[in-house]
Amino acid sequence: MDVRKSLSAGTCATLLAACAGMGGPGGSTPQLVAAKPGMLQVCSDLVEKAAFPGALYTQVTAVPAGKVPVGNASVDAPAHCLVQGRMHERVSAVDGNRYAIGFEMRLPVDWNGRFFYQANGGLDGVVIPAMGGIGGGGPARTALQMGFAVISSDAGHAGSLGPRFGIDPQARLDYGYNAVAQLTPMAKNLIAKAYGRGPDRSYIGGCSNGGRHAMVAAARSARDYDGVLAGDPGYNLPRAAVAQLYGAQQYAKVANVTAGQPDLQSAFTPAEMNFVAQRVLARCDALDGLADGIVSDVKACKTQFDVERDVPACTGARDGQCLTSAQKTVLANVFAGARNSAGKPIYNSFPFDAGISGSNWREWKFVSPPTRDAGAVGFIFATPPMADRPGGLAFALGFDMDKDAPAIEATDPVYRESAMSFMPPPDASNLSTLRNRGAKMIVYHGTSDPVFSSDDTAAWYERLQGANGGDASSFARYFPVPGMNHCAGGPATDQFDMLTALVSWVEQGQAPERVTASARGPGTPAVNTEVPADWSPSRTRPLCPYPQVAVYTGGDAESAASFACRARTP
Ligand SMILES: [Ca+2]
Repeated sequence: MDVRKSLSAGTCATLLAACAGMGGPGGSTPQLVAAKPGMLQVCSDLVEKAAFPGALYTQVTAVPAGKVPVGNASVDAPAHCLVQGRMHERVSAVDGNRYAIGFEMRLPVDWNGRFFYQANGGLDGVVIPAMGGIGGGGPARTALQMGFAVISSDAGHAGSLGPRFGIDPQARLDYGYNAVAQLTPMAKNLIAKAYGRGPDRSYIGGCSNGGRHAMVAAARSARDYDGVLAGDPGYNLPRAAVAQLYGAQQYAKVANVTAGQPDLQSAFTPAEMNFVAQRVLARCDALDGLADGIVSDVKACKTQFDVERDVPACTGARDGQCLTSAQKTVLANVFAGARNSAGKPIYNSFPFDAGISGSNWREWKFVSPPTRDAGAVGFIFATPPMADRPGGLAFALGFDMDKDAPAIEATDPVYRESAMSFMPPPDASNLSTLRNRGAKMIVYHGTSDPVFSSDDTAAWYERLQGANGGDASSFARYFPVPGMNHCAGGPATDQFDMLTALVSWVEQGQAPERVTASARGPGTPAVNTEVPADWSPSRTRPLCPYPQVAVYTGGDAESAASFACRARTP
């Protein structure tokens, strides 16, 4: 047996020689011991046996193998024990509403020895069935099917409140970081009582706000998690939400006005965005060695594509084959990143990429600002809440980037932590605790994500590299997903299993050099209608760890085997 596998961070303290260099930039870190399988020993008795301070178990049920309804679909699950409950139920002294951290756990009879915290997205507020979705598009094996014990949570508030849960200061903190902090020890205790031992290895994963939860856990709960999987992380979520309002104000400048209201969707038609995407491809597609509808070298594209220069100006009416001068200015502003009137950045830039033709891109850019972001900023992120203002589009268009945006950094006697304190990971580029324990982190991000910018994630990763002597790849890797919209969709190979790659890295020391992703074209189990018709429906591509990009090396253009992950050319 490899003696290194018996080492943990704890034993390193007494085995200094064996752990020399541990934690230094590029130095070795402890190899965590692989999880061992186990069997569920108790289910219905867990109510008494797994008693935990602050936790109330409302239902404990043995579930036979079969389909579990999840939204409008159903997902296969192995036989498991379902535990539902809530923690820290209370009545708010601020808004009088009842709050609790609702959760469910699904504990498979055949257990792989691991715990998976399923971090959900959006505003949370719903205990989505704890099937353990692993990210990316289409059907993939769930963590529950793989044998993980899985928890899911509403992050401390009921969805019926919408964003108004932000009126309660504690509910803000629960949403930001405290639900994960409270649920994690409760879940590990439940696992210990159910299987006769606690989890050998623990993982947390999610996309969007779930990716943010995972990134926050990497910083705040580094001792509790051995593997972190963060997809399209909104780790600067309050800034991204304000940037959405900035976008609405920009689109309104070129939108048609209907019944006195700008129709944001009309600012750029689907044909116009598809046309811009084609112009991006004309400049950037072949930079990676193959014109295949995928811009792998997004960074190089930033210097190659210029919307002012490379998109023809309309000489007559808008016909989908041009943009007006005003449209170009608006698009350039939005992609350059939200700013205040002094030019001070509020949020990062977005890369131009082929996926800006996607329907999900349109949904987030043009529909979300009044329906999602206005409420999130006004009720959850602003201190004090801007609860007395008109909501929706009026809020988005009336939001002052100079006077109002600083509210996401503000505190007062009722709201003692600002949104920029409780939402992002504190000191996001300092992951020394995670690194020194031997834990690992995988981040992925669609480069055509319209709401959380992959430029922002790349900037975080570059800061992380800087904090680790220029190379963080020994414990954290970032995989851009070309063309992918917010967490899935777009003209992309958006189906992949990074959880298995993460487990191999954490438990076997096999660092992911590349992760194979597949398209979901016609005839595949869950079709992505935005896979271009000239692609093989099951095209594969390697996703490469940043700053490497997938470069074509010859052979079948539809196969990942024809590509290598290489450092991009300067
Ligand atoms: Ca290409």
